[in-house]
Amino acid sequence: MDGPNNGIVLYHYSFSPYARRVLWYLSLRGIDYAECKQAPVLPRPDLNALGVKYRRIPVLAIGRDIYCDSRLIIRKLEEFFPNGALGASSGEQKAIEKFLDIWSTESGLFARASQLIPTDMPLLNDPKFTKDREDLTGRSWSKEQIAANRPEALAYIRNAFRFLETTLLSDGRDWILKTDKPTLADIEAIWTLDWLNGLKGALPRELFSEKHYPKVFSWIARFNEALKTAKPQAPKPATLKGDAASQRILEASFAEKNPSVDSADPLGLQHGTEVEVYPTDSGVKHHDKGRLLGLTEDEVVLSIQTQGKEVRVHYPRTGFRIKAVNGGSSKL
Ligand SMILES: N[C@@H](CCC(=O)N[C@@H](CS)C(=O)NCC(=O)O)C(=O)O
Repeated sequence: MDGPNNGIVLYHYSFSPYARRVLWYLSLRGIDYAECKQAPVLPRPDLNALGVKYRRIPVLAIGRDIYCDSRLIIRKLEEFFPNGALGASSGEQKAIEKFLDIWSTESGLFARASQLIPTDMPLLNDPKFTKDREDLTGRSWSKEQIAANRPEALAYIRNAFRFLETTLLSDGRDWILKTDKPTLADIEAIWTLDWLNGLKGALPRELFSEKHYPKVFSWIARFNEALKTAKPQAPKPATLKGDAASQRILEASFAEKNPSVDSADPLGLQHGTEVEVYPTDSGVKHHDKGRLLGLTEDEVVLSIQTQGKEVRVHYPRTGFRIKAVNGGSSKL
């Protein structure tokens, strides 16, 4: 992609474990990019300036195409930068990678992990943050509720450590797919566990240590070493303020050529129909509206007008709902 920093702008905040998936990916690949740092709570005027109502982090722009959701972001980076891609190549390994992605995101590992944020953390004592997370998740973030959830969440996470210890890592391999470097499968498997391990007070050490899960802990240490080596070798990301970021994006050309709508899609939506798109797992109240430009098995693309310009906003299908607005008039 043309333009400075490969035309990439990443909207994130560093505490975000989902954003780390993308940050690690970019570091391990040595891909040059720009970043626009966000607050950990709403409002996010920098994203509103792009016409995006989706409230979650990370969001990544390539040129004037904007990608929501870390799963889609990583998929697109693999496609845009195929040389040295981190994804598996055989069908079987691709399946492992995909199942680890589902395991750590959709199947609830992260939801359980987020119940282990220690209640004495400053963020959890900030009513702005807890109210914001209630809007995001639709559940209570009171300390009492968090304390009540903790035992079951710990049991769930213990089972996750055990799973990796006794299956993929059990033969003493360095990396999940027996490669000589970390791959995407490692990122998919590690991000939640590493986040918890680094979050002081999240994991009680009498249950989680090198003693209990030696293979998992040495893999986590190895992964962090690999990141430490990769980071100084990768280009240092350019930091953009919101205005500069949106200006850069709105002036860029589209990174992708004309998406198309699959006429066999079960939703039966036509190209150009006005639709809304929103996640069904969290952040469900924040709906983007636009004209349907693209629809495939696992991607939907909207054309959204903002500041007199068109942006194209992409979402994965999994975990998202697409609905026609006002009977779905087609005006493109
Ligand atoms: N499926 C999404 C989930 C993203 C997500 O839940 N991100 C969290 C941060 S780790 C978030 O946005 N929290 C609320 C917020 O920051 O507004 C993805 O893969 O990107």
